[in-house]
Amino acid sequence: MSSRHVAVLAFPFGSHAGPLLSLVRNLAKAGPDVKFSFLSTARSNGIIFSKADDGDGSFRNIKPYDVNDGLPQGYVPSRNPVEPVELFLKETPENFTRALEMVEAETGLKVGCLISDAFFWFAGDMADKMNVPWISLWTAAPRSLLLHVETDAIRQALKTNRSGDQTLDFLPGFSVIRKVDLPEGVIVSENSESPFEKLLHKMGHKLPQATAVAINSFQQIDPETLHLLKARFKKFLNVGPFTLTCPSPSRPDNHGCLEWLNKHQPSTVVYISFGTVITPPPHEIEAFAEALEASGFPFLWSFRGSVENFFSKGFMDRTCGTIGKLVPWAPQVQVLNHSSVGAFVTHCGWNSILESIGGGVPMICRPFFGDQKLNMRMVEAVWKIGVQVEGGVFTKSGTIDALQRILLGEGKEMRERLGVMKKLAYEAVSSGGTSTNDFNTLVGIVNQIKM
Ligand SMILES: *[C@@H]1O[C@H](CO)[C@@H](O)[C@H](O)[C@H]1NC(C)=O
Ligand SMILES: *[C@@H]1O[C@H](CO)[C@@H](O)[C@H](O)[C@H]1NC(C)=O
Ligand SMILES: CC(=O)N[C@H]1CO[C@H](CO)[C@@H](O)[C@@H]1O
Repeated sequence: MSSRHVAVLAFPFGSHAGPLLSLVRNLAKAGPDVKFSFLSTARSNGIIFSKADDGDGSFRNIKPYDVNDGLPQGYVPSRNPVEPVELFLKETPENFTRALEMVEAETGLKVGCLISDAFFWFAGDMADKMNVPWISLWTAAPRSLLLHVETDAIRQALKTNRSGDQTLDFLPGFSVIRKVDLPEGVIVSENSESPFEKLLHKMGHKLPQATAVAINSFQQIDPETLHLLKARFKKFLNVGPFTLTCPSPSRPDNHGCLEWLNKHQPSTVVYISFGTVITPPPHEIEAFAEALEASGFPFLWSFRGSVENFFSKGFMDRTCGTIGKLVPWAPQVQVLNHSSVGAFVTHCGWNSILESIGGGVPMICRPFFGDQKLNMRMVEAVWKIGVQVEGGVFTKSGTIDALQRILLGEGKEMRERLGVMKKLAYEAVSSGGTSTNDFNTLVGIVNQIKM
């Protein structure tokens, strides 16, 4: 029996493979007779496939395959979080090439289309060789994508100016974006690029060749960047926000977060979460806890680390059960969508920002690395839906100030602006909306592939 066959190459770190699988599930639902082979490391597949099965049958035509993660036997993680990424990249693209041969042999089906994380520029070469379409997914914001596409031009323009205040006013819409807001790797010199920076640079060169570049975003969120990217790519498809178009199945609210939120007044609660990768340094957590206690705002804190090591017993005794709630995990999309939440303290990862917009909650930003500073700048200076914590790190007084600005001051106007953005997001994903139409274009590409 012959069938259309799509191979998917996932980047197995951070919040990359999960969103890619979400998109593939929607494609699999739209094309129940298409076979999808999903290639990632055993660890990544183990996590995302166990989380994602909500029994709606969308997995019938998606099958995970494990590729070599490149870690030496008995590898013990070092303090350098980039190390496993670099070890993995050393194996690519050979591990994917071999895995594809294996998958074709096992299924008896030639691969007719490649879908990859945008990081994997080499998927473009693989697709060329196989003479099949290449669809690439960028899981972060349109702005950061543009920076990688424009890296050479930016390096050239900024070469002569060492001032961190210099703005990127040579790019339309970028006059408030400063040199200091740029992700690492954009303004290094070519011969001092790390393997990961090389990957991003190369990606910027290759993506214009893709049959389509898809993004977890919606057109109306950043129209100026949209136009620039549309001019660069053959097809630029905004198929998000994924929280609305392909929400991951909800996990039970085991810690009673939503019930606790029900007991509070509208827009009064501070929700704190730094995602699944980052834990701020202990002195910042301590300063933040002091600020919470001193300002007296109710808070819900989703904290990944060991609570005993980071919080004093006194703080726990005085706040938890009364004004505060500390949990190891919270259903973030639903929490941000709850009317009681009035401020979101975040590291400014792209998924978190989309979730905050979806819930209409102003942000207090403490970015750490990668595109987080750029996202923060967009929140603060372009969309005006949040503030950066003073000096970029948590101090007691800076945090109190930020909390008061959002919960008692400017937060109200920010919520109005967020209301408009939220409405645009919901319109984009509705029937006939731009994200729905862009998704249908993607389905069209998959439907046209050769058997
Ligand atoms: C560098 O950038 C800053 C901020 O945009 C500007 O004030 C300054 O004139 C620039 N210097 C040069 C040498 O271009
Ligand atoms: C957010 O809440 C509204 C009701 O207040 C609901 O209609 C909507 O589906 C919720 N969105 C999400 C993503 O849960
Ligand atoms: C499926 C898989 O992981 N295949 C190969 C990945 O690449 C290394 C060599 O770079 C091979 O040893 C694996 O077999």
